[in-house]
Amino acid sequence: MTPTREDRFSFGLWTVGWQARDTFGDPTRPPLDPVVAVEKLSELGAWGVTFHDDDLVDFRASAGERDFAVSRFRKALEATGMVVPMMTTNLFTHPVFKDGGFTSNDRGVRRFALRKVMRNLDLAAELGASTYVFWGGREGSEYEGAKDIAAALDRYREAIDALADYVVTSGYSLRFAIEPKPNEPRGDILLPTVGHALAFIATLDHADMVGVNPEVGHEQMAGLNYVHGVAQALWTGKLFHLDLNGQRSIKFDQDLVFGHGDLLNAFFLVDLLEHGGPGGGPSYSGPRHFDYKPSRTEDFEGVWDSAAANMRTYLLLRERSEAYRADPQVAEALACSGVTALSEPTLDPGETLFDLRRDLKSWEDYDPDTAGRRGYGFVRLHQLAVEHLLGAR
Ligand SMILES: [Mn+2]
Repeated sequence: MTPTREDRFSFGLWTVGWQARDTFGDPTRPPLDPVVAVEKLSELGAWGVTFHDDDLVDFRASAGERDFAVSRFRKALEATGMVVPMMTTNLFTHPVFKDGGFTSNDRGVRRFALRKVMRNLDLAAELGASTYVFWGGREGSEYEGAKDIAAALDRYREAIDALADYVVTSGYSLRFAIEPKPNEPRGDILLPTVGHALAFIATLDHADMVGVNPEVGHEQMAGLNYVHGVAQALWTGKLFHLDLNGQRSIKFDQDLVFGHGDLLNAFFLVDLLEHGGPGGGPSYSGPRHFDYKPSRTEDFEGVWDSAAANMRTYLLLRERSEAYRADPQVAEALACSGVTALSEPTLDPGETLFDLRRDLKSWEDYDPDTAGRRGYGFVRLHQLAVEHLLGAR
């Protein structure tokens, strides 16, 4: 269960570097040098690091300070062989963004936000990133009357369209991934779920280069099933990236270690990512990216233990999912439950509803009462998964 580069595990600089400042308390850990983060994550077996512009160097830094920070970060990447698969922008910490970046009611803020993203897109291209994430944590409101939602969505679309155009015109090979979240820090955030984001993306000028970056905790905060959201994103070809972590039910965003929340959902997630759906649906080949926060109670030893725990849990779940898939009793239970039969189209090739009307078996001779007595055996199937997860099989 030792991670290797082939596993493509990546971490945000803001994860291990989180100083554990929360709404009620001061930081419990000192700042972490991004170079140390790269070295340490590499030692633990990670493959990549990701970051917001301000994680590396404050946006108010002079050009010289910025160049210095970027160059020593680059040296650490070269020395360790670590890559930067994804980058993103901080449009939420500075007070200027308190009413949002792309959708602030203040036009000057919106123009400033575009500039802040553009300069980091240049850096992303320079560092060879392939995905650029947009998490609009401040794009939203606390009060319905405070935001014209239609206008805000127009401005959001304007921003993504303009930035996509900038990427294409600049010849960068970057794709965008929108990260949904229902609330926190705003009372209600725009594009709150995977479904909202997919519907928004379909309206964009460069819809082909924009996908989603679903986070475990963000969907679960809304009481939604993360595996279902990811499966729909895969089904639409829009799972460009993802944020793995743990969340325990509908509450504030916990960012626990992957698997430390809903472990069964994590098991089925890994099963889906690694193998695709049971009926042969698409699987995921992108980075296994962790967006967690080492708990506030931890010192640096706990930080590195928790970073390793994310990867180890993923690998354990991958091994468990392989055993589940290989178990003949699981295959038999899947068949009995009709799970695999769902892949068969409901109509025959070329058959129309007019043809269906002539099929007596579909209505006149069909006995819904008999069909209604069928047991699906889903509980037995699920128990097999539980037993594989517990190492009992
Ligand atoms: Mn989160």
